[in-house]
Amino acid sequence: MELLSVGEVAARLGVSPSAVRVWGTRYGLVASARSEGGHRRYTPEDLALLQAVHEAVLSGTDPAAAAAAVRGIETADDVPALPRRRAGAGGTGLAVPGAGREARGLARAAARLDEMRAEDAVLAALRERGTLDAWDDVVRPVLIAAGAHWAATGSGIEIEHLLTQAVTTALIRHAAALPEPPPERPVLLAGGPQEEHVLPLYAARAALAEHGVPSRLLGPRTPMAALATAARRTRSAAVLVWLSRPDEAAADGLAEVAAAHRRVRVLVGGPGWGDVAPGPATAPADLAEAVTVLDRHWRGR
Ligand code: B12
Repeated sequence: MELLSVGEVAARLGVSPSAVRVWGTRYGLVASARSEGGHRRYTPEDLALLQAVHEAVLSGTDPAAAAAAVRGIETADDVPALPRRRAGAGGTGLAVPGAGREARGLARAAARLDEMRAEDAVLAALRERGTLDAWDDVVRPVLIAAGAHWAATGSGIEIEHLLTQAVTTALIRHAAALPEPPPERPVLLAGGPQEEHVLPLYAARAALAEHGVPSRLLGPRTPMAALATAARRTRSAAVLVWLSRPDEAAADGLAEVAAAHRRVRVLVGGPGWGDVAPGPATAPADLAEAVTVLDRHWRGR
């Protein structure tokens, strides 16, 4: 087993040796082995814990909370330990500090690239809690952790892809098992013209189905003219356009969508729209608000 000195751990993490020592004394993440000469040495497990805390800190989490969460994950009786990360091998762990048992289970399955287990974890959360809670408390923390992991390390894109697949399929299965809402004036859900991110729209569709509100998902990269045509053809009560990143073509096309027919309402969602909703649109802050507003528009209130 490779045993590392504090300097070697610091070099692998890209932090100073004093940071490693401080994490040790302050948060109990100490070296658990000794060299023959009696000096403290870090085992691969110690390094994996420190790495998880370091990533959590990079993604903006308080170090004390991150350390507690990581140590909790490792020691909880009811959950198997996090997959061990190999130092220098582009670690595959996905720390979700502060998250509950279900989110940690989902993160663990995704990090192991266990698609079926990840899908089952999402589906179970959807059935037990309903879409709004499952999205906010289970799915979203893991998506955010996956994005933060990629932004901090440049690795783990395969985890993001597998997670996307598992979440999408679970949301489809959940929505398909619900009673089919009436077909009239469906809400349209579309990603902007350049947009690949559409998971929040799958979540919206499942949550609307729970409310008995019909919707149609037009998916990623929807041209705004096509969205306007769909709104006119279906006499849609409302449309929701998702943007993760700013896109002028989407903003420019909103007026055409709003003019599709007399009663259509336009909503925008996602960080790409900035702080102010453009032109004719309104911007719900989260999934729950979006579903409330869309439900109201569909019922003509
Ligand atoms: C899954 C994912 C992907 C998947 C998308 C698959 C799919 N079918 O959707 C794939 C792998 C394809 C992908 C691709 C890319 N991605 Co990506 N991706 C993500 C990830 C991990 C989750 C996206 C998501 O669903 N977010 C939804 C929730 C989780 O976001 P949220 O911030 O909590 O949401 C807030 C609000 O939007 C709102 N909200 C939440 N849910 C809902 C629902 C509704 C209806 C409403 C109204 C509001 C609402 O509440 C929250 C806070 O108030 C994010 C990480 C992240 N933090 O979002 C990166 C992220 C969005 N991706 C990013 C990037 C850079 C890319 C790529 C450009 C990478 C590349 N170089 O190719 C490409 C984009 C290509 C393109 N043309 O669009 C960046 C965007 C940074 C930026 N702003 O520019 C992020 C933030 C990762 C990061 N940390 O840097 N990605």
